[in-house]
Order: sequence, then structure tokens, then C-alpha cells
Amino acid sequence: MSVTKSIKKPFKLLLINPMNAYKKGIYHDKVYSVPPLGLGTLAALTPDNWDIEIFDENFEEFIFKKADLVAITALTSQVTRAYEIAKVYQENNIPTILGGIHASMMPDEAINYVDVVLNGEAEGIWKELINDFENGKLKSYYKAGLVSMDKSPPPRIDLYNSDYALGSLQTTRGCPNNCDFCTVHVINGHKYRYKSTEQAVNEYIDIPQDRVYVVDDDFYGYTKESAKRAIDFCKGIIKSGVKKDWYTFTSMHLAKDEEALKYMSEAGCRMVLLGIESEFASQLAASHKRVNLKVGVENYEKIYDAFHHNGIAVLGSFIFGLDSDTPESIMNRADYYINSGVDCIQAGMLTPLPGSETFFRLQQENRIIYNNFPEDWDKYTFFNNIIEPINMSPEEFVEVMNTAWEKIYDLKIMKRKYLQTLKATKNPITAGWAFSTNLNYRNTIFEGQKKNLNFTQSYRELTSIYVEY
Ligand code: B12
Ligand code: SF4
Repeated sequence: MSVTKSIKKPFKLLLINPMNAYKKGIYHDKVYSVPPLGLGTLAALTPDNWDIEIFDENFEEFIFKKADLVAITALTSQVTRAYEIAKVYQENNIPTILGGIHASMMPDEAINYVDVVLNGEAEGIWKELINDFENGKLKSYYKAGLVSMDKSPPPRIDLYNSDYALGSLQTTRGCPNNCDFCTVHVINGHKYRYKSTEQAVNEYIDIPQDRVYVVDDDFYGYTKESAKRAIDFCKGIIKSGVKKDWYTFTSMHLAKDEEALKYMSEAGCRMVLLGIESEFASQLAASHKRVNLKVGVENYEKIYDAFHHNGIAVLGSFIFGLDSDTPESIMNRADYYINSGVDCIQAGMLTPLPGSETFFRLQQENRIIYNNFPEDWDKYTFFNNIIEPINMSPEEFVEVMNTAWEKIYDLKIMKRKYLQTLKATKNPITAGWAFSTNLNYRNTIFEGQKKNLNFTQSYRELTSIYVEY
């Protein structure tokens, strides 16, 4: 019998995924959490002479762990916590690095709380940073450009917590649009970049979970080449014979491509998130949401139908609190959703994400209420009010949103939507996925106010509705 001795490596890298501590408006259900792809990618880029561990606050209570280098990722909503954690390591003389979306949008802030800031995508610069550390020459600021996705290795999924119920995969980056409220085009650029079909399909196959979140900015893209790429990816999955269900982000104009929809469906796509934002052309124009204007609000129902015919549900992402919104228009948007073909909804409040046009504008207009940074970043979850609206007071806005959410996520409405999705898509997995998405938002928004329902509880209810149907 041979015994493999584990060889102690000279360096230890601790990668940290912090958890928002303010809690309101953040998923806490393990069923819906998504593995930290940025950290998995960072681990894959790290040379072999490093021991690597991912410490993930989604699953573990914070404890201090020894390491030579600590690298933390953070969205804006996580950064307040990231800074707290960095302080603990700095007090123990362990160098800390912050990367990810917030550090890339607010590097001048971040450098006050960590030793090193990495602005941008790690792929092009991480090896240089590690080399600098090994040679005692770590700099305080690294700026990375956008990389070709050939440089993005398959993430170290072996380091993720094995309790994640969803897998995650990124096949493309970039979006050619410039919507005011969004930072995706600022972070990932306008150019559409993608992994080779072979790599993307292999990563998909290797994911241990049977449900996958394909976290692309726009899975389908805007050109013939991007459409072909999407179809090739689906064909690759179909050819592999691997059966999983997945969900992704895309734009409405995919609806006209019947061939792509068919392949996506056959490859296991059960739901797409569409940035619908508003049912009014004037509001889309004011937010520079050109892609929806091109499709035309009058054609929205045809778009939803096209997805449904292919067994795919529509998760509509809507913004509540746009400048021209009033208490009435907010309630009308809730009614629009209820009476529309949209299967489930992300009903977020307009949130000025740092780096977005909306942030710069509202800051200039002195309309950002939560502006005590970095403490207030943890409220930037889309489910807390951050702004001073124009046509109502902040208190009225909060009140009307609570009424709208009560209506949207009422269990009776959720069950009605489930049946509607089932009828339209003829696919119980699709309908179950859309229902559980609504359930997740319900639990997130009403955390601490209403009894949380878990998926098993609701699944029993779904089964009984299904039997009736
Ligand atoms: C998957 C995803 C999620 C997942 C997982 C999030 C997570 N923590 O990983 C879930 C569903 C949980 C989620 C939730 C939310 N999300 Co989200 N989400 C995404 C999405 C679609 C993809 C992120 C991703 O995995 N990218 C792939 C990886 C490889 O990229 P990456 O993480 O950016 O990492 C690269 C670089 O940033 C860098 N890097 C990253 N970390 C580090 C660390 C170090 C040390 C270094 C050196 C480098 C580095 O290198 C990596 C490789 O290039 C993005 C959209 C987007 N395009 O980014 C929105 C996005 C990140 N989400 C966003 C938001 C607003 C939210 C929510 C607040 C919304 C909500 N309430 O539902 C919550 C907040 C959750 C929380 N924990 O606080 C915003 C964030 C904006 C911001 N300034 O923070 C984005 C950008 C979308 C948008 N609307 O603009 N989200
Ligand atoms: S909201 Fe969607 S379409 Fe608009 S810039 Fe962001 S990712 Fe692109």
C-alpha cells in the first residue's frame, strides 16, 4: 500500500467571501446561494507552490485563520463586512488584498481599508501580484485591463463549500449597452468576450450540482457570431448527454431567434432573467434602456410567449422608483407584472450602484440618503431605499413598496403564477424554478416580518396544485 505524504507548501493564501451583515435584502437560503466564481478563478490562477483555502461566510461563522496573504472579494453590499474582516488580518500583520466589483469602482476608498487594491479582472495581473509578494515587492495598487477569456481558467470548484445547491459558470463577459442604472458595461466592458465552446462545455459538465446559474452579462449577445456561440454551447451540452437545468441572463431580442431558443431548451435552460425595468417607453428612454425600446413595450407579451413556447420561464427584473414614478405608477407596475406573462419577478428599488450614471447623477443632485460610506454600502441591496425620489417622499416610497411587495409576493398570486407558467411552458421543472425564485424574493424581502417558507414546504404545496391541475 502506498501512502501519499502531503507536502507542506511555502505559502498559504486565504480567499474570503464576506457576508453582508446588515442582512435586509440579502439571500440567506443555501438553496439560492451561488459559489464565488471570482475566488474560484483567483485560486485557479495561483501558482502550485501555494496552499489555498476559501473561507466562505455564506456557510461559516468568521474565525481568524493563519495565512501569508489574504485576498477578499466584495460586491458593494458586501464591502462593509470585507473592510471589517481586513482589519482583523491587518492587526495581525497579514497583508490584505481587495478585488472585485466594489474595489474596481471605488479603488480610492478601498485603499484606506486594505493593503492592496486590485482594480479589474484578475486574469491579466494576478501572477504578477503573487510574484511581487514572493519577492517582497507587493505594491498597493494594481490596475488590470479587460482580458481575452481564453486567459480565464476553469475555476477551482473543488475549493467551494460542498453544500452549495447551485453551481455557477461564466461563459461570456461584456454588454454593448449603456443603461444608466447598471455597472456591468463599466466593469466588463462593451466588447462581447467569450470562453471557447470546448472550455465552457467542459466547465459545465464538471459542475457537481444538477442546477447551474450561468452568470453571463448577456448569454446570447447581439451579433451573428455571439448567437452562433450560444447555439454551439447548447449543442455541446446536448452532445455530452449531461442532463442539468440552468438559468441565465439575456436580452429580449433573443426571442426572435427560434433556433437558439430550441437549442437552449433542449440543453436544459429553464429560465432567463430579462431586464424589463419598466412597461413605459418614456422611462426606458430616460434610463437609456435602448434594447427594450427597440423591441417595443407593445411587443413584450410576444417576447414572453416565445420563451414559454420553448419551455423557458421569464424572470422579469423591474426597477421601482425611477424618477418619473409616483405611488400610483409603482402600484400599476405591480399590477402589470401580475397580469402579464412574466413568470417571476425581481422587484428592486432604484439603487445608485457606484460607478453607474445613476450614482453620479443622484450624487450631484444630492439625492442619495445613505451616503455615510463605507458603513452605508451594506444597505445597497436593491431592497432598502437609498434615494430621495422626485414625486414622493422617501417614507411614502418605502410604504408604497411594502404594499407593492405584499401584492406581488402574496402566496395566492405566487400559486396563480405557478399554474400560469405550468400551462404556458408545459414544464413542471420550469414552473417550479420560477415559483422558487419568487419564494426566495419573498423570504428575502420579508425576512423577520413573515414566516419564511422553505422550498420543501412550498414544494409540497406545489405538488398538490400540480395534481389538481
Ligand atoms: C452571480 C451574481 C450574483 C450571485 C453571487 C454573488 C457573489 N457574491 O458571487 C448572487 C445571486 C448571490 C448575487 C446577489 C446579488 N447581486 Co449579483 N451578480 C452576479 C453576476 C451576474 C455575476 C458575478 C460573477 O460571478 N461574475 C463572474 C466572476 C468571475 O467575476 P467577478 O466576481 O467580478 O471576479 C472577477 C474580478 O472582479 C476580479 N475579482 C473578483 N474578486 C476578486 C478578489 C480579489 C482579491 C482579486 C485580486 C480580484 C477579484 O477577478 C475576477 C476574475 O476576473 C453579476 C453581474 C456581473 N457581470 O458581474 C451581478 C452583480 C455582481 N450583482 C449585483 C448585485 C447588486 C447583487 C445584489 C445586491 C442584488 C440582490 N439583492 O439580489 C445581491 C447581493 C449579494 C450579496 N451577497 O451581498 C451587482 C453588483 C454591483 C455592485 N457594485 O456591487 C452586479 C454587478 C450586477 C449589476 N446589477 O450591476 N449576485
Ligand atoms: S442593464 Fe443589461 S442591457 Fe443594460 S447595460 Fe446592464 S447588462 Fe447591459
